[in-house]
Amino acid sequence: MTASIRQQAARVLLGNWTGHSTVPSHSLYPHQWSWDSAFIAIGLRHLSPRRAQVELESLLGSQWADGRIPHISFSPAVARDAYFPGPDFWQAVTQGGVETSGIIQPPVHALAAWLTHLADSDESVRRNFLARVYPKLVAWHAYLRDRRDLGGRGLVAIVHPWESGMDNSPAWDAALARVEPAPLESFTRRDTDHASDSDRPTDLDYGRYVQLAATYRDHGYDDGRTPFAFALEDPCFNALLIASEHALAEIASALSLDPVPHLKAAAALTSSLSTLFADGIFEARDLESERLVAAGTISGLVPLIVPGLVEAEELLATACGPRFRFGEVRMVPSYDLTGPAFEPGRYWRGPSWFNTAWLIHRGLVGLGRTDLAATLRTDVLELAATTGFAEYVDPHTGEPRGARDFSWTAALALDLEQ
Ligand code: 2M8
Repeated sequence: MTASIRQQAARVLLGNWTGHSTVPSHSLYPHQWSWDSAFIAIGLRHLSPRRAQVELESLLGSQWADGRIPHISFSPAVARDAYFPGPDFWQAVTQGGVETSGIIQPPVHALAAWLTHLADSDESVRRNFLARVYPKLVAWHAYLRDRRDLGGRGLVAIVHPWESGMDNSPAWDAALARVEPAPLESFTRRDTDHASDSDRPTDLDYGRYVQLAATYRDHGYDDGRTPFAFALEDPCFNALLIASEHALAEIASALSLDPVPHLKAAAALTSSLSTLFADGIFEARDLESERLVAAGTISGLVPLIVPGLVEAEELLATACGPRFRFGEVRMVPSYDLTGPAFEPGRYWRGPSWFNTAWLIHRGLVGLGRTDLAATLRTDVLELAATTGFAEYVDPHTGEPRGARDFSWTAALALDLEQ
């Protein structure tokens, strides 16, 4: 059983490898995605630590001069209209000539870099891996802290739902409702060619996503100049930045550099994150109203990964209570099971995802809750194998949804199987 999960996951990852990076899915997502690559590297390190490092370094090859890591690095080998919005929509080319999107995704990269280093530290040192990626990761975090603290509270703001990685989360509904959607006839979706309409965001969502991205693009992706209609402080995004600052501290120490600035940054972010805690969970803050959005989503549980989190016990009680029913439903649902917007099959509005399960598993291990961690691990491994490495699953039935042979599902199952 165990050997077979490893073999099947390896088959998926080898099949999705393009020579220097891994596509999330050949059909739905045929390019390189930012946080996918970080999760993929975390699994790939068990097959080939070198390949895992190449994955991350190839992503860092698309980093912008201002430090941002774009959420998509487009492959010139793929048809320009295979994915929407593609390179012709974003119109962004790095100094090195890589076509990219202009928005970002959650910063899991430093954590992934540290974990891939640990997989074979001798080989990693021989490759000078940490020394090469460290300045790039520092620049990435500096971009986030300096350019994206739009609320002035020491928290990073996202300016597009795609930046959260949880595109159609109910937490974005009220803010998105303020956005005039781009007309439907002005663009052609490609996602619904490959996945069922009922598993994906609606056309209205897409019209708004397109409008927000076009406004950012038309202002040169300039964070100081763009009139952002959508700007929120997302708990998951900020929690991952904290985890990655801790990883940067480890990397700095390994390079005989000073880890203290990273530890200080992590401590300051952790204290700011507390301002998002309400009703037993972390909630996003909408910078238009300056209010927390009263929607319980998986993003609000991801801070379990933050070392020394003072709210950890309350958060665990929420995870195990009626809103997320930890241990009773499959993995951890992406949205409050009792919430008014809950839909068991629609993307980030209810289904359970493997990357968030992995993050919560890591948090539980860090908290010493090995009992809960073991339950989650068993569920992840079983679902990964029985769903053909689905993108996400119905939390009540475990039925697969979205893409199959999905890379981060295979990678993270491989990691937990070790
Ligand atoms: C999904 O997002 C993309 C846009 O970035 C899409 O729907 O086309 C999300 O699940 C996101 O978290 C993920 O990184 C991406 C690729 O797997 O797909």
